[in-house]
Amino acid sequence: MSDIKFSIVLPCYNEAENLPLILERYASVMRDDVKTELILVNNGSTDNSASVMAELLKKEEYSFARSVLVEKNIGYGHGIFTGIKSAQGEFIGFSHADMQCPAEDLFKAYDLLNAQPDPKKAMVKGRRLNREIGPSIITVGMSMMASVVLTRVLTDINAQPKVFHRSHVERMKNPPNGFELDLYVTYLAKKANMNILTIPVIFGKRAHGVSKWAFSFISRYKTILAMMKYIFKLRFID
Ligand SMILES: Nc1nc2c(ncn2[C@@H]2O[C@H](COP(=O)(O)OP(=O)(O)O)[C@@H](O)[C@H]2O)c(=O)[nH]1
Ligand SMILES: [Mg+2]
Repeated sequence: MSDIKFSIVLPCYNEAENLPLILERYASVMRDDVKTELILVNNGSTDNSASVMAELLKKEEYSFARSVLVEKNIGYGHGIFTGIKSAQGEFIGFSHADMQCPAEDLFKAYDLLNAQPDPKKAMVKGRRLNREIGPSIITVGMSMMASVVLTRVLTDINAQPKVFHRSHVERMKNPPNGFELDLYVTYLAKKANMNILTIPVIFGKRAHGVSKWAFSFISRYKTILAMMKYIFKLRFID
């Protein structure tokens, strides 16, 4: 076992422009009392992420961070799970890499989890406060559908961050490759009767670039449809 307490996984797909800011922000929230590793998953990026990461990671002040390469992009979930598998920490968290999710939220979630009598029996996730009406209707609709089909109350499934003890990873036998991973991780926690705690979060705007899935009506529709199909599938697989 390593002495790393907390592993933070950030899946990065063509986020070269955001990488300098990500490292700067995460460096500013690192704590002496919680030995942390930041795992940047280069999720098959086709921009210059690889060289930007390599340059940034040479810097002494970013020695808490390292990168993991996924050669070919298969999806968001696959990227996160690749990072999770390489994580050394006793606790594992993941979030997004476009700076929509503040770096300090990871530690707020970590602290809340560690304040529990048995952190293995809990998971902490974000609960978004500032949603626009359109996306918020989709989120509520999706959560209601998931809750009914999977017979467990699930809310704001795609809010980041998510933080759990590494023992939770053993439950993840069939992790999905796409955006469904957020639902999967949360559902498995519910199924194992873990306590799902939330911290309020504010999702800001992307620092640079555009959404990697909600950029057009068609791609938005496809992602949502895949999610709906997966909700039914999940009922039978895990
Ligand atoms: N769409 C997509 N996003 C990915 C993938 N791998 C990592 N990501 C990251 O997932 C995060 C969320 O994606 P984003 O496009 O911002 O989604 P949105 O915030 O829901 O519009 C970003 O940090 C992406 O870089 C992938 O394969 N596909
Ligand atoms: Mg985003």
